[in-house]
Amino acid sequence: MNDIYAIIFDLDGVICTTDKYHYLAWKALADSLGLPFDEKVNGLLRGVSRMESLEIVLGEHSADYSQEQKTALAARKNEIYKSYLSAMTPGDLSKEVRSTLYTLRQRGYLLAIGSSSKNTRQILRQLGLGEFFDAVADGTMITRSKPDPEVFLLAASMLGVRPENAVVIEDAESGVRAAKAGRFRAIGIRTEGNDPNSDITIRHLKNLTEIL
Ligand code: B16
Ligand code: MG
Repeated sequence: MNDIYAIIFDLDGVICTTDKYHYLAWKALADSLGLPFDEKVNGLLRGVSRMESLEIVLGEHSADYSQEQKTALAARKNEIYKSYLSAMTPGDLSKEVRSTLYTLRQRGYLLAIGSSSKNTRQILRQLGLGEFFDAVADGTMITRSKPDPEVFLLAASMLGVRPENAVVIEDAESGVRAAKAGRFRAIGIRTEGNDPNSDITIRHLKNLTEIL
């Protein structure tokens, strides 16, 4: 990939394992409402914005709640999620992720984050990555979440590179679709199966150093 100058990383599920906290927070909310929630439903929420995730969790019960109630439910989920985040420290950044990021930086790539999360800045600060990336595009800066390419296009424009010269690293189907819609190369990180939409599938983040 010698025409690639920039790497745009998804956050949740790629740089950090906050996906497990999303799961616990949605599960607590769903349980309190008497709604079913399992890993399969959780999988549909990866990369999807908070309000869109709530709609998926409510499912056929969505019409039972007013917009005001939905806003309150999403805020309640976020409070539970943030209570997990508050315990996160730089020690929660895995050695593999840290060394992969530093190796890629040493090789001269521009590095950015493209995340749907409105908690991105807090998460990066707590992991000790507050100042690390050359650009951070997140859920507070966009109007359309993945699979729309807006967040990745914003990250690329903040870096000053064209989508054709950047690669997106994603764990979610919605994120891979967003990358392809924006004309980026997409690398999917999957533990099981292959994502047919991504250009390359890798098992671990460290495998990036064998490709880039
Ligand atoms: P928040 P990513 C996404 O982050 C998560 O995968 C998704 O589960 C979550 O609903 C979304 O952020 C919004 O997060 O509630 O913190 O704003 O994978 O795009 O980094
Ligand atoms: Mg993700």
